[in-house]
Amino acid sequence: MLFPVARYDSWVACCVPASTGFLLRKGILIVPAYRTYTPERSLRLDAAQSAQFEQSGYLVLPGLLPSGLVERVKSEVDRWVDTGLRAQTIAAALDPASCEAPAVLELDLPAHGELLVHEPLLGVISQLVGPGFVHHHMHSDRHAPDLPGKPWHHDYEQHVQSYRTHAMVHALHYLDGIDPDMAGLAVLPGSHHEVADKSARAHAGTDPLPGEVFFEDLPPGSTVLLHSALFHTRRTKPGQTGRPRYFVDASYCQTGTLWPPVKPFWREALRRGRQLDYDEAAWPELFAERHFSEYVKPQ
Ligand SMILES: O=C(O)CCC(=O)C(=O)O
Ligand SMILES: [Fe+2]
Repeated sequence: MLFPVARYDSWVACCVPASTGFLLRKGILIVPAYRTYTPERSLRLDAAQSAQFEQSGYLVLPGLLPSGLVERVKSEVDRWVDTGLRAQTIAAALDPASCEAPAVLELDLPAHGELLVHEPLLGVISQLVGPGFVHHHMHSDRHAPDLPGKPWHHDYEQHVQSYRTHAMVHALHYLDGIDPDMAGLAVLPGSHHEVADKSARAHAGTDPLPGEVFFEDLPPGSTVLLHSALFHTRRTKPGQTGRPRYFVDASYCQTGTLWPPVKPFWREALRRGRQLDYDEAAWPELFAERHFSEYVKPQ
C-alpha cells in the first residue's frame, strides 16, 4: 500500500533534513514526527502532493504557520473561550430566529482573521482546488484534556448528500501541534470519494478502522488539509492528562456551485471577511455571497 509519508519525506527533503520515518502498527499508520517548514509567502506543491490530496483526501503541512502568528492566535483562543465569546457565538448560531451576528466573530479577532487569509495557506488551497474558492466558516476552541473524542464523521456541506463535483476543504490548524498525550486525528484515506451522510460511520465511534492513518505527533503550527468529505475522527487516549489542545478550523469551498450556509448570520460574517487585509485581486471570490444558497434552519 502506498503511504503518503514517502511524499512528506520528499517534500521535506527539499526544504530541511529528511524526516525521521514512521512506524506501522497493526495495519495502522502512526506518523510520529515531522520536520517543519514555515514558508513566508508561497509553497509549491509537487505533483505527488496534489495527487495524494486528490486520491487520499488529505495533506499534512507540518509547521505551516509562523510561530509569531501561532502565539497570537493562541492568546485569542484563550480570550475566545474564557470570556464566553465562543459560547455566545454558538448560541447565536443555534438561534435561527435571529439573523443578528454576535458583536465579535472568530474572524474579527485580528490574528484569527490573519490566519483565515494566510497567504501560504490560500496558495496551497488554490493549487488543490483552483483559484476560485469561498470561505465557509471558522471555528476556534481549546480542547480540555478530558474532552471526549468525536466519532467518525465528515464535514462536507450539502443539503442532501448527493454528489461530489466540487471540493470543500477544511484547514485543521493544530496551533501547539499534537503530541502523544493529546487526542489524535485519524483519517480514512479515499473515503471522500464516497457519497455518504456525515454520520455514516458514526457506529464505529472513534475506534480504529482498517486502512486509517492516525496522526498523534505533529509539530507546533501544523495544518492538516482535509477534503471535507473525508471521514475522520478525534480519538482520545485513556487517562489523557496532557496540555490543552488549541484547535482552529476554517473551511473553503470551490466555486461553481451553491453551498449551504451553516449559520444564520453568514452574510454578516462574509461582509466582515471582506474587511480583512488580504489580496482581493488574487482572491476575488473569498468572501462573495453569490456562492451560497439561502440559510435553511436545521430540522
Ligand atoms: O479535533 C480534531 O482533531 C478534529 C475535530 C473535528 O473533526 C471537527 O470539529 O469536526
Ligand atoms: Fe470534523
